[in-house]
Amino acid sequence: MVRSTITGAQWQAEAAVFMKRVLVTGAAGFIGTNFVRRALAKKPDWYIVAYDALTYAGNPANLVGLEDTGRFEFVHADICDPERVDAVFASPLWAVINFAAETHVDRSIMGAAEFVRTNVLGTQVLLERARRADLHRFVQVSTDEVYGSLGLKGRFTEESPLAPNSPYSASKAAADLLARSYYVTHGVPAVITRCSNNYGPYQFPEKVIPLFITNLLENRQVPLYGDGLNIRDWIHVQDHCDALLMVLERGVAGEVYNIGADNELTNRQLTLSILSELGKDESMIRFVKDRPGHDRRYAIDSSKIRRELNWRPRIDFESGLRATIRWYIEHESWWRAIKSGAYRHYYERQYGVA
Ligand code: NAD
Ligand code: TDX
Repeated sequence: MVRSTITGAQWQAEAAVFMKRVLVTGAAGFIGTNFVRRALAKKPDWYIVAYDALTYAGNPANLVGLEDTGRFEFVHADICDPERVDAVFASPLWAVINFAAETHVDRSIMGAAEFVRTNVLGTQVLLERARRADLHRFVQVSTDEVYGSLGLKGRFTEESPLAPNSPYSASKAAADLLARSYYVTHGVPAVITRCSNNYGPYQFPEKVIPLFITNLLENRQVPLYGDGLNIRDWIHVQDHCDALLMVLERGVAGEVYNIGADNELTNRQLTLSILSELGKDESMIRFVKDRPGHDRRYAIDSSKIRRELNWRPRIDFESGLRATIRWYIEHESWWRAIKSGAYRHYYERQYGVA
């Protein structure tokens, strides 16, 4: 009888050599977490290097247990740090997808420096290193907010001019232009995606949907900005992630793809849906001062990605919202830990680092 001397860990290490190694930055945030989980489930030949600085928005609890797949590792580092970025490129990467960013518009109004540092400089550090790599694709995950604000008519297409109105969207637009320039000048196979507002599990409860759900679960009022008639175009995060998987595999380098699910709602309509799902009435709404520079309406024309990559959104808003509310009800300890700041301690226990 021949006894195998190869351990499970050695086998995993050997198998990893033949896999497509994908760098996912910002992997511990909302969309990054959903993307990593979706990629591990749908792409058995991908090996994920999850890279995240764990800012206030990055939650390592989101990724716990994924090492057990043997196709996942976590790197705690900043995309602005060229040496740490260099270190992950030391083993060949097949693709990069950049989610890492400061993402909350209200925070960018209070202070823009960190937005410029991560969103602009961080993206440039990644692109610069990507010049010396033999990548299949570099996906820059951007937002419809780079197009600015719409009136009552029309939708954003890939040809719409960039007209960002907040420091957040201005920093994302700058990153898009850097990605474009590294494609044209240096041949980095960059693709830019611009998606509308996402909702779903693992979203940080400062964004409107999880903030309103968790406030109502705590029996607290929800702060609706201005007249509540600003319009956002909502897409479930899983549909966004499936579009990103397609763009990463089959998107054409140098192109921009808008992603959206044709689901415009005023914030007031959205709030009434959440109230009704949770059995609450309008007395729980508190109208508050408007956000400065508040974009009035977003609406995305995603016909290009539908036509060229055959992508379609699958989740209708009503069932997606209901499932999302259920997720927050079932994961109370997840959001309570964030709202109380306790997940930092969890991280220390889990990884032994402050
Ligand atoms: P998020 O705030 O939930 O997560 C951002 C992640 O990036 C966090 O884990 C954070 O720790 C990490 N990060 C921040 N600075 C970093 C740095 N310097 N180095 C390494 N990691 C860093 O954001 P999200 O909602 O998941 O958004 C992800 C991406 O998608 C962003 O680029 C955002 O602009 C874009 N986007 C978001 C939406 C949306 O509705 N949420 C819509 C369109 C596009
Ligand atoms: O308390 C609130 N009350 C309120 O009325 C909050 C937090 C928001 N709002 C309004 C402002 C917006 O019109 O709800 C709408 C959505 O607000 P956010 O959740 O802050 O999202 P938004 O500003 O639209 O930006 C989001 O979508 C695009 C993400 O935060 C970005 O990262 C993404 O690029």
